[in-house]
Amino acid sequence: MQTRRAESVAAPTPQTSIPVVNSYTEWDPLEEVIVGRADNACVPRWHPVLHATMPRKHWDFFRQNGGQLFPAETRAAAERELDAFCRELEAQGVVVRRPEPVDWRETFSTPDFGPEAGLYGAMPRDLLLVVGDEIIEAPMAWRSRYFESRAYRPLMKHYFERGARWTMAPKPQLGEESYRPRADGDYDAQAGRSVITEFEPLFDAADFSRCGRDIFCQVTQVTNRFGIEWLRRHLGPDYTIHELDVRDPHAMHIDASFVPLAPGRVLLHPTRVPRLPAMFADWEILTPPAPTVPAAHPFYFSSPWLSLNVLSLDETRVIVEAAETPMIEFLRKHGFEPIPIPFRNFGSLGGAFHCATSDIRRHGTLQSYF
Ligand code: DAV
Repeated sequence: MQTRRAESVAAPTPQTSIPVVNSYTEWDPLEEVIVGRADNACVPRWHPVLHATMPRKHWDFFRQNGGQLFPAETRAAAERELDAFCRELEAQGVVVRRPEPVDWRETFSTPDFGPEAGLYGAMPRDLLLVVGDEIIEAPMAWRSRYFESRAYRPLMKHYFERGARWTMAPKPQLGEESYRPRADGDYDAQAGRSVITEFEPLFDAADFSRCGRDIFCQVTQVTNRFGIEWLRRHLGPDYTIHELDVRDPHAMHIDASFVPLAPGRVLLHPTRVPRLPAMFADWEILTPPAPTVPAAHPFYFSSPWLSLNVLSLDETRVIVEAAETPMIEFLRKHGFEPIPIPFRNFGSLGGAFHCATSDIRRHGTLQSYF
């Protein structure tokens, strides 16, 4: 069965009493979601941002294959997993929408850089930050992602026509001033050695995690303080953005380190977050088991901790990697209902269920959980 593709933008939205775009947390009951695509996924060209974030053992892969499509078997296997994931979401009652197919190999230049090729439409979480009824397109730090929003244009127009707010953060320039290449390769965003500078606002949406009125984020190799401040001022007094102390020198995206699952319950990477703010004193901290993915499995973009990159359908049901048996047992032991889906081939593109999606509508209202 083919999952819904571009033409599905015309599909009717079920009648609900809440706006078509409505999402304040990572756990309210999920009603509609965008799921990425793996076709045409392109290997990014070598650049200092990759040096700062990508696992060393894959540097040669990027150097040799930059600007070309990912191997056909990688893309096909990821597509098959995405299709099964979409079918499961639909079986669970969630409306699934997909971005457009784009030829990411097409090169482009701007007055500030180029020529450059694209990346993929696989990870809507990286690009689209949904806060309430607003979809914010992030000012991403990778040049290869400069035009990633093209894959989502029909969807953005679709949601706008139905009442959503649609915002693009200030488009960055991404010229030489935005990067600080280090000759010694010693990057560590938390220690002030990020590959990106404070020249202009930069962030990926996946560096933010939503818990109602409180939103948590980290400074990373793709998110700077200027970007965090832009979002803080943009969202205004209804929200408080908290910068977490995350110890991950190659940090890029918070959703394999700090993963709130329900009011008062957060899954936390065992070593990356040495302390949470005092406001978490009443929260249950869930420390997950280590991932079991074999070292030989090519996660080109990430650590093995994609096992934490789960997607909550509500406060109980959690979509989780089918091969991560200890994680499944762990969730069950803590009263969750894990829904196992095989997704490791997709993982080669740098994310799992949280990265591969962007919540469009969760049934809930703006609340404080602290
Ligand atoms: O552990 O490498 C992965 C986040 C996915 N975007 C990690 C973070």
